[in-house]
Amino acid sequence: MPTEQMTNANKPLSTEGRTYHIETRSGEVSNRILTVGDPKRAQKMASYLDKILFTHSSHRGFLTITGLYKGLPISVVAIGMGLSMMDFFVRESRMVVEGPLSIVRFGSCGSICQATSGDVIVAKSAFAIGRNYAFFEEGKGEPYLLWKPVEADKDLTRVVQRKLSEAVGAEHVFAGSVGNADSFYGSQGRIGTDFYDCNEGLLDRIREKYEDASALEMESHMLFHLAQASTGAKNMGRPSIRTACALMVFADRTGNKFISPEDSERLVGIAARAVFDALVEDMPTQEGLHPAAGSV
Ligand code: R1P
Ligand code: URA
Repeated sequence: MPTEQMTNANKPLSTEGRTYHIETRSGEVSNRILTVGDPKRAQKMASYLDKILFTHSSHRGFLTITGLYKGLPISVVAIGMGLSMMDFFVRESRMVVEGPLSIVRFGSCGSICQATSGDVIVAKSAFAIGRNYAFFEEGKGEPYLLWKPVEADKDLTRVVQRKLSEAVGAEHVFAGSVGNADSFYGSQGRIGTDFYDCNEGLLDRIREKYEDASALEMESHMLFHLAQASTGAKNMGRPSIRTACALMVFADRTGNKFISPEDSERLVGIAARAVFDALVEDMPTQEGLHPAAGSV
């Protein structure tokens, strides 16, 4: 349960100005955010910041760590998994950060291209893959709905790709379109589970529809979609959020391999500075400086 009283049922903020699920308020979250799924990954990456200014773990499992990197504030936010968590994260971050907001997701994925476990795939765009309940309940249409890709921010993506290529070697960095599935299982074409998923032909259908389809994961399309939709009244109809996404290949769906814990830990360590460097190169000004940063 949150410990502070919420004041508005439509756009809940506590009496102290904290959001309902992430529990951060203005001044605690930077205009540059690295978001990941796993809180341990967030802690490991945040250990490469030069100084930690703020840490908070919310009652709904969001972990926010804000610190300084090369004199500029960066927040690392672990959100857990799936579309709803990404939706909470993007909307509640927007509520407490003034001005431009750049978000880079550094996640994990299954590769459906030549990239193998331990490689990195940068998302040029992301499309959604959703279980079609009308098919399962009424026999109507296809079992899975495939939505049109939404593009990542080109400039931010370019710098993320360059920094990661320098860090892990360009031969280990791939780029393409990413499928954001609403399940790790059915809508990522995993077969032989205990459920009627009707997904045997799904990977072929995805590859046919999107010729640069490279990876499957669970949040990127929601991130890109909400960035495009961040045009609220305060922003005068223009998107106020820019986004990029890079994914470590954990599962190689073609070669049927899975990354080792040691290799994923090593890759996260190598990537942390690359992603921070991308965020500060992309937004090199003092915008959104955390109040405590002034004393550094
Ligand atoms: C599934 O194992 C999770 O891993 C991927 C998927 O998007 C999903 O959240 O990303 P993260 O490693 O960032 O959580
Ligand atoms: N995350 C996913 O969503 N899928 C995978 O196959 C691996 C990581």
